[in-house]
Amino acid sequence: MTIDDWISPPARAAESDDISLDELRLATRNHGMPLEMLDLDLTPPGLHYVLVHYDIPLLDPATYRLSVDGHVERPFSVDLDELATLEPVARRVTLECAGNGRARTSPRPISQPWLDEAVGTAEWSGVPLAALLDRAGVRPGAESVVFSGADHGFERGIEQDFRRALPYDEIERDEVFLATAMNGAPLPPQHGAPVRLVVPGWYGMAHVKWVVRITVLDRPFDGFQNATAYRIKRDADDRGEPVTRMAPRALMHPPGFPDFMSRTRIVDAGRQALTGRAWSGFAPITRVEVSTDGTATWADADLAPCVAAYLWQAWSFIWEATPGPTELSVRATDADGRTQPLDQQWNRQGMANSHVQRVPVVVR
Ligand SMILES: Nc1nc2c(c(=O)[nH]1)N[C@H]1C(S)=C(S)[C@@H](COP(=O)(O)O)O[C@H]1N2
Ligand SMILES: [Mo]
Repeated sequence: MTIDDWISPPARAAESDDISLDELRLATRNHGMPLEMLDLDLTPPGLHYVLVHYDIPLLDPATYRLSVDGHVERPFSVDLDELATLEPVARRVTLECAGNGRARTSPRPISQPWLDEAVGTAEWSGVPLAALLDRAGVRPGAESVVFSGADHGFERGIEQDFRRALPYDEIERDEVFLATAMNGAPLPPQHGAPVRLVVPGWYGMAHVKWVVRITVLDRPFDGFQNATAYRIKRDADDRGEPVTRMAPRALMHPPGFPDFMSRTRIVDAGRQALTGRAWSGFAPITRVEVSTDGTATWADADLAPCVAAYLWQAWSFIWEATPGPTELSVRATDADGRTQPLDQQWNRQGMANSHVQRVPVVVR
């Protein structure tokens, strides 16, 4: 057996509409948030979506160390006790995987086959990144900061630790922090225990879990997760644009009750309150519209104000349901005028696809 027999091939599109065993294997490890949890402001761990490229590493808190090095005056490392002495930060942040919606694109890129539910909102708490970088003394000319996770694997033929960098400009905005707790309890293993990065507004891939090393560079980072993965490309030799912030998206708590296999919703005729959440990684959501006739017509929903940047906002809509089959949809628009397309925006890795949700319903 040679290495080529077991490493995964380059990015590829599905030749059939059927989900493959490879995709099912990923889909049983990585799970979405059941959409009925849109009723909660904060998603309980276990119901928040999970995405892990390789295996979940179990790091021993007693021996854990985080090092800060690279283009700095004073490289150092800290343990969890020292980290806990820094000024605390806490923030509610909505997190969404950049691959959300991928399984609804055609031809379907082979990867984690998300439908609509790769999202969750938690209150993450920990320490500001700036406190650590100040202690290390970043030298002039810093361009990017690399965060290394303790997880390791092969991906498209390249052996690696999961590593992602942020441009130094993003770090300087002072919103980025290291979380040691989720909803007031220590991070669970699948969400990055004992320390993960939180980059409010950005898609999930930026929020590196199991962080063990922070390296300042005086150049852009050319590692796999920045240079090859997480780029919007149309063909193989297109270098593509980097995936960054979350495009606006609204999701609906599917009304009524489901059919077990098809998930079609059964709803009684009459007044129905439709509810859900909407968010954007760029600007507050200013408008949510609902369609109850398969996107033919749209009407404004009531929208809760934005109380914190990058935190989902609740919306509601009263629907007078009349008997028969239909399809419900919802779409969000943010303060910058960005909105959701009705159809897929196809790219090779199925990234940043914020096309509108469609909920098949039978009114009886
Ligand atoms: N170390 C490490 N960090 C990681 C990942 C990973 O595989 N390894 N997955 C990333 C991706 S693609 C997403 S969408 C988010 C998911 O975070 P969650 O599982 O806490 O929801 O973690 C990101 N951080
Ligand atoms: Mo992701």
